[in-house]
Amino acid sequence: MSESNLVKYVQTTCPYCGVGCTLNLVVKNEKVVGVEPYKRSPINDGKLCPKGLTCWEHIHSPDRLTTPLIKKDGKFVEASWDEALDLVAKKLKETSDKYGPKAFGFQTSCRTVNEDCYIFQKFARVGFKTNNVDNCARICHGPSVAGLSLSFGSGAATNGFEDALNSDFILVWGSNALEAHPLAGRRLVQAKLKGIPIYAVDPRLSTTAKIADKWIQFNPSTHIALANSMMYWIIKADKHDKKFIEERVNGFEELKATVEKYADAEDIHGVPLETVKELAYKYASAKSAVIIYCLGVTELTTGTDNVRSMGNLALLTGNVGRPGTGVNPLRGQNNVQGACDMGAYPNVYSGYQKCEIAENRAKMEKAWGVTGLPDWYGQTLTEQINICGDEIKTMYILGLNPVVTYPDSNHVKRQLEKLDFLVVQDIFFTETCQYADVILPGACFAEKDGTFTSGERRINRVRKATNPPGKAKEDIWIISELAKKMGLKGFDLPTAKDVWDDMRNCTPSMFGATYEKLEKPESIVWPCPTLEHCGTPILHCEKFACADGKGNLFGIEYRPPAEVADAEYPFTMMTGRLIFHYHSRTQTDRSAALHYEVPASYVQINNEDARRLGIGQHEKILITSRRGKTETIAHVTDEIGPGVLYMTMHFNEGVNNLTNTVLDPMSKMPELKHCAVKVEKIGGN
Ligand SMILES: Nc1nc2c(c(=O)[nH]1)N[C@H]1C(S)=C(S)[C@@H](COP(=O)(O)OP(=O)(O)OC[C@H]3O[C@@H](n4cnc5c(=O)[nH]c(N)nc54)[C@H](O)[C@@H]3O)O[C@H]1N2
Ligand SMILES: Nc1nc2c(c(=O)[nH]1)N[C@H]1C(S)=C(S)[C@@H](COP(=O)(O)OP(=O)(O)OC[C@H]3O[C@@H](n4cnc5c(=O)[nH]c(N)nc54)[C@H](O)[C@@H]3O)O[C@H]1N2
Ligand code: SF4
Ligand SMILES: [Mo]
Repeated sequence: MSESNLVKYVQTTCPYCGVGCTLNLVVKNEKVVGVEPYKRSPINDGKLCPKGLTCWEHIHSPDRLTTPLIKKDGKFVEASWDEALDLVAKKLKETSDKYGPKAFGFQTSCRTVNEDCYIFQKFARVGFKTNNVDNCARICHGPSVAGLSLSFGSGAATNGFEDALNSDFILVWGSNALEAHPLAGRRLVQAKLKGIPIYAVDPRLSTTAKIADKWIQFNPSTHIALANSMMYWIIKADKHDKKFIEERVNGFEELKATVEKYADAEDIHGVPLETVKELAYKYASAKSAVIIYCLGVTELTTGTDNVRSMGNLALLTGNVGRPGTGVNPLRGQNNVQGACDMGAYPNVYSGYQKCEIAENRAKMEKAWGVTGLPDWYGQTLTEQINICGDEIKTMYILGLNPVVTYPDSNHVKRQLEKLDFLVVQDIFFTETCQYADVILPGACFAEKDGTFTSGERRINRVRKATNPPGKAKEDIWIISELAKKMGLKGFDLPTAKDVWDDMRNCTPSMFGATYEKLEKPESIVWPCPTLEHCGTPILHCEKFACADGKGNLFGIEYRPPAEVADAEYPFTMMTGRLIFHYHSRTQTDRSAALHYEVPASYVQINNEDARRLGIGQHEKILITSRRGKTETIAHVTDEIGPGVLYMTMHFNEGVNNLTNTVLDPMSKMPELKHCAVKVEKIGGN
């Protein structure tokens, strides 16, 4: 048997969600032919969800991008790497010479490895002296980064997934973990079997709410009012943690004064007073209570304040800094934590070192061998789209599909058309590729080495199992070749480890996380500041990461969403996910098993609303907002309240034709989970 006929297992990390399950890719004849469990993983004990089990199926898809493409006379033609990269280098230089640093928009993926994200932001900053570099967290957990930084001094999850089993009470808020983070959801199932009470706060009877001991149904986007009501009753019943507040927390009086007004706010949040009290007392009375939350909390114009409300609850009751406690955003994409950690963010370098601080700039200038790094706060991903053609002339999108996933798809298309030059680097020809001038074919997770950082801050190794198809190249190769063509220094970093070490050397919180240490199954959870350090699974045990070491309570008033239902658009549209698909489905829809589970979009509509509008099960309907329309199929159900609709975000020409671009003032998160729409029956199935 020749060497290449042997079956080989390559241990790596799932490319989908932020749980970061370890798995083995099965390689035969240089091709990935399957997935097998990796049983010693402390994250998933060898178990995988349907996406993990099928994550190898898109790797050798015939639809993969295999060669650079250049748009000529409106058509894409194949090009050599030299031609494509020379053209990109020339156009980037032209933009730089003509308009300067603020004319660029650099947007990077949370799907690709840390090393790609780091080198991408280094390229933007070193090459063009711009801070207009951002990643997909902006439309995901950006409010968590902003909100938890204000509350605790660090924007990351405080405790690990498995730690929920040490809790006495689990509060799941706006997270459908069973579908969106199934192997973290498994910890909830284990907790339930152990007898730990789980309360799920969600406007919709999601799969996760179904397994909870109690489902608290509340009106969409009224988190602040509900949290304030809970805190009013906690203080009133003297169940707040006075010692913890005294020793470790600022802002109690401000909070107390604010929540006074929310004793009974049922008219806002819709939860009966007795239920609010029950929830409040259960949470506050537990010895150790944890809050697990997700996008139901963040993707609103009140996102940052919603997150701070989660922080408020935990600080008020002393539920931070111990096992079984904490505030844990379930970070979404496989590497959304990492993309932020790597400094692909408009105001920080890797490890959240602020660009506005002169010492940090001086340090990075020395490390990177440049001068003149910018101090200004760059444009965020959402703002960049809004100013295409005006301030932004040239955009570089690495591994994102804005035409499907950003709010108001019609707006996104119009804006991308205004650019002088657009580069898209992806592994498939996406809906966004249509708008590109040059398309660069990258390598997928199975074709490169590197790391993904999961939602519990664990840095997991990604290992190369096969070669990229055709002329496709590893993303770090593409960026460093481009940098070299532009005469930039500091990009002679041929391997992922070289890039990682470049990052480590200028990032105190990661310095001790060497590739050698990351080889172990349990890997390393950052912060890991020294070579001797073993990592930090629980944050804020002794003190918070704020300048004075204290956590911050905030008095936060409820604000309604930007667009509320009215006579013309009488329904509230909520959006989210389902277990079988991942985002714009570039990868999951190339698995036949996943495709056939849910091949087309649908909308959940309440029984009574459907009856009133004469809409039958599986009938076609037209949904219209102030920005666009979409046709879909009605799923008539009582899992959602009257006046509310729910659609998943996975389908092109789907729910983002309807959504609103209005932003959370603090985090610049658009209101992806709330807009007003009307519904008309089209009829037929
Ligand atoms: N299968 C699958 N898994 C994924 C992903 C995927 O695409 N597919 N994506 C990953 C990513 S990037 C992320 S960020 C996570 C997201 O993970 P989740 O946030 O758990 O998933 P969603 O379904 O977007 O939203 C969760 C819930 O928020 C609820 N919700 C609660 N409160 C409100 C509210 O006030 N308003 C609205 N409108 N909804 C509310 C909705 O009912 C919904 O069930 O999932 C990750 N995992
Ligand atoms: N209405 C509504 N909209 C939403 C949401 C919602 O809940 N509701 N959720 C939002 C959230 S939380 C998120 S995170 C975003 C997701 O938005 P996106 O990140 O735009 O979605 P993806 O489909 O994951 O796009 C990732 C792209 O990267 C490519 N890719 C994957 N791996 C690699 C790689 O290694 N290299 C390169 N070069 N490319 C790669 C994939 O083919 C794909 O085209 O959507 C947001 N949009
Ligand atoms: S839970 Fe998330 S990381 Fe684990 S197999 Fe499923 S998609 Fe992959
Ligand atoms: Mo996300």
